[in-house]
Amino acid sequence: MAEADYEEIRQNAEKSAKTPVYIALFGQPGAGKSSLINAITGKPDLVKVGVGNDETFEREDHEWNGLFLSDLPGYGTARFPADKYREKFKIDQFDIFLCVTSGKLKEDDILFFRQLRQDGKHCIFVRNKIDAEYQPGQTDADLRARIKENLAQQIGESVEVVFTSCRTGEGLDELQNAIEGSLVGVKRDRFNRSAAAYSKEFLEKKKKACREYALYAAGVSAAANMVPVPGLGIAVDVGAILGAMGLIRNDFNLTEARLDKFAHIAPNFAPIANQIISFATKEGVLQLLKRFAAGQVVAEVSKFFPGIGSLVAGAVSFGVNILILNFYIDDCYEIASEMLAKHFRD
Ligand SMILES: Nc1nc2c(ncn2[C@@H]2O[C@H](COP(=O)(O)OP(=O)(O)O)[C@@H](O)[C@H]2O)c(=O)[nH]1
Ligand SMILES: [Mg+2]
Repeated sequence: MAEADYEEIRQNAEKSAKTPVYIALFGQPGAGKSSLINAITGKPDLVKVGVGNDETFEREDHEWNGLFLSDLPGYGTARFPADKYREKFKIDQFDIFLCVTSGKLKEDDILFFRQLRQDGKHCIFVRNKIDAEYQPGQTDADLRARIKENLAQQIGESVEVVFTSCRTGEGLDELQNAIEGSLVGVKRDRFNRSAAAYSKEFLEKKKKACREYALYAAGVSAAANMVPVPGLGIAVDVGAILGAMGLIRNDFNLTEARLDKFAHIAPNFAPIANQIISFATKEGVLQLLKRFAAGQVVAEVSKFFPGIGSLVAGAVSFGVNILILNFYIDDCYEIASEMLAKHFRD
């Protein structure tokens, strides 16, 4: 990779670190908007489920790791004229809209969808509670085709529909991919880092986005907590490394509580769970540093800057940081994969 490429990644990573993603959910009370917000973020307690907020006229915002998910109050020309609604609830701010339904659509939802279409906004229909649908003698495919046709009939055109169940987890991966597919650039990176992974493929995307972030983080030094590295003749900024490790752990949703719980279920993974916790301390970073030999650092740096002749101190510390962060990402990825394989849920 040439230096110019690195510069591009650095700029993107910096932007994505600061660029939130705004997702709006609308639909009838009880359709499962709150449950879907928890599912998308992978935070089961982020929003209280089963509490109707149809009486409120406020937009309800929930944030997790740079993802803003908002539950919009019912659209109704009786309550707000279209322009007022758009202005009051800052409709222009959203990157994507999810129209959540668990049965028949209401006229208000259709009107709002048409409005969004007119404004050039992307909206995905989420047909939730698919687990509760059952028709004797009908296959899943038939059932879905029929629901899709019904929706198209009500709306007056064929629309993008994702079928989900917050209860069984069915369709959640498809939903994440549909959202991801409608985002571009730094918004997409942000989403991939923050959204819960329901498949190995999505986890792979998360790892990739984290690696790009690490490339950026490795180049940042706040010179807050410089610690000399024996044998390499440089000092690394332990404070900056710890900060990046914390964000990476967030991206994989590896809180101490989850790691502890999983270590009990899967004792084979207890050492790696402990490692993820203990490396994210000053002592842990120092211990990690001792593992990396000078030659390894040089090889790593040359991978990113092939043209580099003699290794300046800055490049060496960049190389050390990359080694540490990638090592950390690999640990996080490994345990997250196993959590996924074992259908681990908090
Ligand atoms: N069977 C089933 N129940 C669900 C599903 N999603 C949500 N629910 C339940 O439906 C109720 C309403 O969900 P909630 O997320 O609060 O809906 P909201 O009013 O649109 O925010 C709660 O009791 C949820 O547990 C689902 O996919 N399947
Ligand atoms: Mg709700």
